[in-house]
Amino acid sequence: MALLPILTLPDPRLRKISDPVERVNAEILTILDDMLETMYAAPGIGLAAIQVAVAKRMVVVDIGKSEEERDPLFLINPEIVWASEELSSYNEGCLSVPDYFDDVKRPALVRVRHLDRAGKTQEFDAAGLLATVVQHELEHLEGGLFIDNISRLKRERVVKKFAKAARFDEIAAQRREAARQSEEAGA
Ligand code: K1U
Ligand code: ZN
Repeated sequence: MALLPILTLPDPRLRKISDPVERVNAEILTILDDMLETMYAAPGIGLAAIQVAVAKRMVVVDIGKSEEERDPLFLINPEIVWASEELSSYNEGCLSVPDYFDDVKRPALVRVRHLDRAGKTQEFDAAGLLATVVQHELEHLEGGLFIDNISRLKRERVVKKFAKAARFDEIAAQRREAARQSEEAGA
């Protein structure tokens, strides 16, 4: 198994719409296993494949509170086939928008249809935190982020902050590379 790098804002790949999985084969199962390991290590309670730069409709979720209570869900080609009119609010976070949390209202109950690891169609009902996380992850598969559901003012502030941080990182990387090259030339 492998730990995969998680894309963060403003990486444009996060805005891609993911493609359906055509066949559940060994390659798909390996990606799912790597996603799960990456999610546990982050740590997180959900992860969509696009967050690790794989534009396929795959999600892993585990809302267990401890290692002993681990109960991972592997959702391939997931879809919400029913959602309640009743909404519930949760203070969401996202591994692709580190250290930012905000309240988002979503349907309180959802019914999810998906393929399992054996390629078989399954359905389950989700409520509470599980319903929130599943909907958050399915939004990723459409190129969405939870910050799309907050006010424009707040979203623009968050996007600006991450764009600035990315520019600083880029400049720092350029300086490191220039220093490495001049050291190499002097050696
Ligand atoms: O999609 C992601 O980036 C994962 C995200 C899932 C999520 C959390 C909360 C509400 C909606 C969706 C996270 O896991 S953020 C990290 C987090 O919430 C958490 C991490 C460790 C323990 C408990 C929660
Ligand atoms: Zn997320």
